[in-house]
Order: sequence, then C-alpha cells, then structure tokens
Amino acid sequence: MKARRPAILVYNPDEAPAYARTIHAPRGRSVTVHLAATEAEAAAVIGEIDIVYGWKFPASLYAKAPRLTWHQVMGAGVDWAFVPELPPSVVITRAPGVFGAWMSEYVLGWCLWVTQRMETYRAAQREQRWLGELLPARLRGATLALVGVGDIGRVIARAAASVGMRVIGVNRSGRRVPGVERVYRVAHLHRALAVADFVVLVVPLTPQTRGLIDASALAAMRSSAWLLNIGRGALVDEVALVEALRARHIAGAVLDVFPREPLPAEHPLWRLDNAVITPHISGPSTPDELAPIFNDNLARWLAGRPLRHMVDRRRGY
Ligand code: OXD
Repeated sequence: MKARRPAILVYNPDEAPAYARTIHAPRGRSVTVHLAATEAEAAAVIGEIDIVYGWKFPASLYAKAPRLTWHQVMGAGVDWAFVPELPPSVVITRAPGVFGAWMSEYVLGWCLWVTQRMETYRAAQREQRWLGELLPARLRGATLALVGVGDIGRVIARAAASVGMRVIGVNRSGRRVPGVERVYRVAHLHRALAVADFVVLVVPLTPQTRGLIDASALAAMRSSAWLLNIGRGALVDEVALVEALRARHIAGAVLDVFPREPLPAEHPLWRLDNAVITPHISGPSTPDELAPIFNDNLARWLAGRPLRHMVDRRRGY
C-alpha cells in the first residue's frame, strides 16, 4: 500500500500561490500542498492537513484539524495563532531573523524624519519659503528605548547604535542584552520611558503586555519624546494615547499597528498632526525570506526531528 503523503495547507488571503511555490521537500520526500485564501477554502481541506503554513489562520479551524501537528506562522507576531483554541498537540513556530532588518530601517527612517524635520522643510518648499533659520536636530546622542529586546529589538539596537544613538531597553528580567547600554526590568518601565527621546514598542502581545503603555506610562515620557509602535496596537491604551497626543504630553507617535486594522475612517488618530499612521508595513512578510525557515523545519518535521523556533507556550512567544 502506498504511504499517505503529508499534507500542507498554505493559508494566506493574498499570496498563497507565491508561498506555495517556495515549498521544497527534501530529495526523496513528497508532500501535498493545498492553498486557501479564505476560511471557507481552508475548511474544505483542513481535516486532511498535517501542517499549516499560515498568515492569520482562523482559530475556529483548529477544532476541525485532527491531523494538524505544526503551524508555521508567516509573520513576526504569533498572538493570532497562539489562541485558547490551539490544541496542546499543535506546535507553533516563529520566523526569527527576518523582520529586524526591515523594522530597523522603518525605525531609523522615522526617527530621522523627526530630527531632520522633513515635514517642515517640505511644507516650506511648498510655500517657496527658505527656512534657513531652522536647523535639524541630531540623532547622535539621542536615547532610544526599546520596549522588547528580542530578536527584532536587537537588530534595531545595532542600527540605532550605528548612528550614535544611546540604546536602552526593557525586558521582563532586566537581563543584560548585547548592544544595549542598560536594560530595565518591566517593573521599572517608567524609568526607561522618562529618559528616552524615542520609545519603540517591539514586544510581543501577551496578557502581561496588553495595555502596557497606559496613561501613566505616557505621562512618564518626556514632552519632547516620540512613541513608535511596531509591535501590536493593543500594547497601547488608545484612548490615553489620543489624549496624550492632543494635549502634547508627548511630541508625537508613529503608529504602524492598531487594535483594529485597517484603522477605521472615523478614528481620531487620522486627524492628529502629531500622529503618523502607516498601514502595518514596518516588517512585511515575503515568501522568499520565509522559505528557508519553513523548508528547514519541513525537513526536520519529515525526519521526525525537533522543530526550530518553537513558541514557548508558557511565555506566549
Ligand atoms: C506581524 C507581521 O506579525 O507584520 O504582524 O509580521
């Protein structure tokens, strides 16, 4: 009797075919690859699926996936995959080493947008005004506080240090991290916020970090400081943020992520001149960058070896 081939479901609303093309089983092994762009398409095959390679895979389908043992996430965060519905038998794997390079350019780009006063000079240009009396500020010597100093945070730290920024960080334990001058325990978050010119949120969303940047955290920041959120919208109390921006308790915010995406048209953040809104693009997933991670783990899975980059269920990331 012929052995059943392991079945992979590539779940991605926009790019399932492009991801499927990058899947390569090791020589001598074959797999069946199914594609789905919608929950209904996935539901039609999920009963047969051993492996999900997915972006925002619908949590309700876990219950209909008796064969599923491994879910490789196609993004930086795993919060939408790591849900209460996740059966204990399913392993989630992350994709480290991919997003830091993108996100460090995003962070440096927007910090420079602030210090080089790009908006102001462009506005002056539109009025044909020579604004020679206004100088840019320096990033060199400015303090960047990374809330989250994991795989992505460390790459951002290196990029920031390369332009002479002072980099401090916040993590759960306060344990030292290479390339970060000082690491504060999350219990001392406000101390880090109080000395930062730029605060970058790049921490996973877990029950412990939800709402971490609340009204008191925003009040701890300098009135000249900028908040950059490239983690998850729910890390920040949005009502408190809108209030802090309106009252200019902080100088501004660059926001790439929101509790509701797309950001609803009527949301007050759209209209604040000190809020920059970008559409969740700071760390894009691309099939070619994720393929080596997926294919390496596929070879391991097929050989019955332990997978790399497994999410720790206790920590939630
Ligand atoms: C994410 C991502 O996980 O953009 O949000 O990769």
